[in-house]
Amino acid sequence: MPNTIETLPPNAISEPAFASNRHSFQTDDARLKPIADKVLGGERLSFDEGVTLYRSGDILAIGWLANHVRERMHGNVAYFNVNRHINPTNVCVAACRLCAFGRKKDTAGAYTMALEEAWQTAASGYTEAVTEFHIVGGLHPDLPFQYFLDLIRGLKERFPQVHLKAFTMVEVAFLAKRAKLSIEDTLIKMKEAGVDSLPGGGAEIFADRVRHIICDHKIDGDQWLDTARLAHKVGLRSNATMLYGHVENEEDRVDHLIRLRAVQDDTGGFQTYIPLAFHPDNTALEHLPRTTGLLDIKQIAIGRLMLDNFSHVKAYWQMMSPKIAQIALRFGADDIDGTVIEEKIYHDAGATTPQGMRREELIRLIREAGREPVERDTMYRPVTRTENSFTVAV
Ligand code: V47
Repeated sequence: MPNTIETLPPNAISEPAFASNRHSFQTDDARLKPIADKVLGGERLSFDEGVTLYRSGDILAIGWLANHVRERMHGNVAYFNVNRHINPTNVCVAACRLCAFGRKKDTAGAYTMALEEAWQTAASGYTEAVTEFHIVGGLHPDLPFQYFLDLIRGLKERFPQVHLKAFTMVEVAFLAKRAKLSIEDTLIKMKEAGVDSLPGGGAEIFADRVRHIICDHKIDGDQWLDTARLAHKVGLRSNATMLYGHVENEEDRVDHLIRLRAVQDDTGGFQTYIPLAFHPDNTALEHLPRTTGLLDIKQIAIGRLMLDNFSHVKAYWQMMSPKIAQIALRFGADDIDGTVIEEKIYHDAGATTPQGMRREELIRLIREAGREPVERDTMYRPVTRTENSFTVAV
C-alpha cells in the first residue's frame, strides 16, 4: 500500500479565506452584547461570560458568534477522517455510573481480545484504507502493561502508515500504577512502542462533586490534566472531551473548559475539543433524560467561544447523530470525526446511530451543510486518495 507521510508543523490549520457571516451580530439578549464585542475583538471570555452564554436562550446569536470564530480559523473547510475503533477489552475495575461498556471480570458479556484477535480486528473493515486506529478499553485488573505495548508494537508492524491514537489519560494513569512506573515513563514507553497521540476520553467533568457521582473510581480532574501535561511534555498530542447532560450544572461545564484552556496555554498540546453527550441507557444513571438537540448545539458553540486556544472543535456524529453534527458545522464545529467502524461505548449505552459510516456519506453530510469536505489524517494534514491507498499531503 503506497503511502507517504512526512512531518508538517503540528496542528497546521487551513487558510481562513472564507467568511459567510455577512450579516451583523443581532440579539435581544442584552447580556450577549458585551460578549459579542469581546469575541469580535479577539478577546478571551471569562468564567462569568461562559456561564452567561449557557444561561442565554438565544442560540442563534451564540451560534453566529461561534460560527464567526470557526470561519476566522478554518474558512469553509470541514474535516473528517477514515478511522477504526478498537476496544481490546471491556473488563474494567472502575464501575463508573456513567458507563454501559465496562464489565467486571468473568461476568456475562465481558471480553478480552488475545493480541492476534486485536490485530485481526484492526485488519477487518480495512478496505477504505483507514488512516487512524482509535484504541481505548477498560481498566483490566490483570492484563500486564506489556500486553498493551505488544498490542501497539504489533499494530505498528502490521499497519505502519496508520496513526495510533491510543489510551485515555485514565488508562495511562492506571497502567502506570500497575507497571509501577511514573506516568512520564509510562508515556515514554507507550510512545516508543508506537503510540502517536492520545484520545480525549475520560475527562468527563473535572469538578469533584460531579466526578464523585458519575465516575467515583477514576483519577480526579487534576490528575487527568496533569497526565495530559505530561503527554504533551513527552511529545504526544492529545484531544480533550467533556461529558455533559447528566448531573453537572453550567458552572461545572465552564470550570471544565477553563481548566482545559489553562493547560493549553502552557503546553499547546491539545489538538481537538470534543463535547460528548451523555447516553443514559444501560447505565446506573438510566433515569436521566437524553440530551436535546439544542443542548448539543450549545456545547459545540460555547466550546468554540471559550476555547480560544484550541484549533479544532469536533461534532462527533456517533454521539450527537449525523443530523445534529451536520448543523453543528454552522455553529462552531470544523470536524465531524470519521467513518469510525465498530463504535461500542455509545452503542452499549443505547445510541441508535449506525456503528460506522462510509466516506461518501460523510462527504455528503458536509457538502449539504455548505462546507467543503477535507479528509485529514489525525494531525489534520490533508489526505489524497486513490482507490485503496492514501497519501498525506505535506
Ligand atoms: O471517556 C462513556 C464517554 C468517552 C458514556 O479523542 C459515554 O477523538 C456517553 O472519548 N454516554 C469515550 N458517553 C469516547 C471518547 C472519544 C470519542 C470520539 C473521539 C474521541 C477523540 C474521543 O465516552 C468516555 C466517556 O467520556 N462515555 N460512557 C455514556 N453512557
